[in-house]
Amino acid sequence: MKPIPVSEQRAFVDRLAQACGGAYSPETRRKYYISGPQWAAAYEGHALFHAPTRTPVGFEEVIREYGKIGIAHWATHDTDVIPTAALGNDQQTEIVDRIKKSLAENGLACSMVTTETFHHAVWAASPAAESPEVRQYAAWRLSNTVGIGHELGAQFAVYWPGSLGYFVQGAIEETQTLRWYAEGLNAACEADIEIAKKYGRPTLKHCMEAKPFEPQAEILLPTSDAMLAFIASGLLKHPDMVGLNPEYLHELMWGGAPRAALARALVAGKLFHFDINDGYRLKHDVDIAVGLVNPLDWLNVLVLLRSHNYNGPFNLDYKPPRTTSNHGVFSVSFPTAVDRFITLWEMAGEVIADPIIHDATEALKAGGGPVENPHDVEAITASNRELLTLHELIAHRLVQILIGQHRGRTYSV
Ligand code: GLT
Ligand code: MN
Ligand code: MN
Repeated sequence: MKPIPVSEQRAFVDRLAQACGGAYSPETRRKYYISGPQWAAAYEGHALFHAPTRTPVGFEEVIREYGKIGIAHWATHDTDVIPTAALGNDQQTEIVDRIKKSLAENGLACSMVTTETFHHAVWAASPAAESPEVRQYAAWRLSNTVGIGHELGAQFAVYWPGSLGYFVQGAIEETQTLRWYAEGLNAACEADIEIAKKYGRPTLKHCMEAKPFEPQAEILLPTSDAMLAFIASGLLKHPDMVGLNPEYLHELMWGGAPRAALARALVAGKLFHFDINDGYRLKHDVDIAVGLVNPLDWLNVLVLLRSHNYNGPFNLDYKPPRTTSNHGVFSVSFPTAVDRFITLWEMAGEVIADPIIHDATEALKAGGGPVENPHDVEAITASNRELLTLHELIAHRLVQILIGQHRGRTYSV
């Protein structure tokens, strides 16, 4: 192939993206409770070892582009859009008004707000630091975000206590730090009750998000399960207002099974919000777009959520790769992520309706029938021995559905 001049590269990439087919219309995409975070689209490709590869984009552009794609919801950290020094003053009001206008003009709603409690130097010792001034400031920041959320019409507030931990041992006392952290959440819930009354709106759903490692070496609340225990610990004044925002990759990172983590949240009635992405076990937070690494596991995750009527947001918390251009973020990265999600969601519907999986599952539950002596371990084992082969058959069928063989797609040898 001849070199492709820079002036023709966008058109070339767009042509191949078009040729992929399988894209849903913006109208179809809008029917799903899919949210696009400000920080995901605005990520410039930077990290500790990485210089930025993309130029900055503001919320007007992100909201406009999400609108064109058909991403109907938008989420943000306070400082993604408001400079830290402007928080709580007139500039905040002015920016929030501009956001409202931008959302309305592009047909989006704000679904979720979150407070940045990890980047600024004030959080060096976490939002639950020893210094009462830091903790008071943290409580104010969380409450201020709740106010922004109500102003923008959000339903969810997310808390990622990524800096609640340590690098060196012995300097913090964990039980004390957890108590102080709970005080911050309590302040946010109390503020919410007051502000919601003023607005005549329901209170927000407060969602804790775990990540097992990074940015601290040791994290006090590293998993969704740790957070469930924290919510039930008695430290929270309003545990009913607080649930989880699990992130697919964050459960995978510690070696857990995301589907099992989601199941534990479901049975606790705490699956409020879900960050969708992909990545690898036991590596850092690579935040790859949904379905690019573990499509089979993703299909299974969505079968679980569909069959339990999960109706919260699917938040596209991933990072477009550094190799993707500013143009590519909105022309390839986001639309393809949304479309893979919708396809996997539809496939999950096929799994639920599949007669083979249905019959196999029902047969396993029916078993081989009662045995003469209910304490005869050999007879119990033998009674459904042949049926247990169905486990493997179900797994095979799921792969067939994933690759389209159940619809007649064949391969020659
Ligand atoms: C940060 C984290 C994400 C969280 C964000 C919410 S911040 O990028 O890695 O997974 O969802 O604060
Ligand atoms: Mn996340
Ligand atoms: Mn992540």
